[in-house]
Amino acid sequence: MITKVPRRARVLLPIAALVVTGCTVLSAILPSPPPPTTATVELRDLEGKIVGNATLTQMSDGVRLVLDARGLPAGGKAVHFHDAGRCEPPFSSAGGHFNPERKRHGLLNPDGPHAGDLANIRIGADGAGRLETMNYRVSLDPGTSSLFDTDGTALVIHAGPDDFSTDPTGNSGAPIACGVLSRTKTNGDEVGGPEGPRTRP
Ligand SMILES: [Cu+2]
Repeated sequence: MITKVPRRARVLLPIAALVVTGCTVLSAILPSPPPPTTATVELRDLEGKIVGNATLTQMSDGVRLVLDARGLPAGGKAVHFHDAGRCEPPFSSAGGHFNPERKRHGLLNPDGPHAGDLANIRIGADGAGRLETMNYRVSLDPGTSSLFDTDGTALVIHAGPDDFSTDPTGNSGAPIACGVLSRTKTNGDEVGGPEGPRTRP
């Protein structure tokens, strides 16, 4: 038995086939958008024990940071990007806050903030805590606000919370954990730390 194909289908089916083929060809020709730049950080305490991991992702308007900490004393703790990617206990090797625009410290400071200023992380009674935040003043890509400047950048957690106004440290106490930012490729492999020049005023 021969099935009769309606006239409308005889017209529409070839058009649909053409559209599908066209889309397949186009997606093969057009380049897919590049994956976002990402970075990872492994934070260690003063004894060298791993106490946290962070992931940074370059967004269109800034850098997204997700920090998971564990094995730390309970309470609010300041978190900052520090100037140098060096974490030798007691972590003064990391220098001051990342501050290419030479501003004063504090997210609430009228003369601030430092580019490296971040929100506090809250550590629970179990010693763990998570900070998810955006920083609109830094970049993972090349430029004056790049965290991947010649000497790299460290992510530092302090003993106490940042008051967001006292220059230059936010009254946050000594560093208790530190980790160097490492650039990641799309497959997750680390491809090294500091690179590229930073132009400073
Ligand atoms: Cu700090």
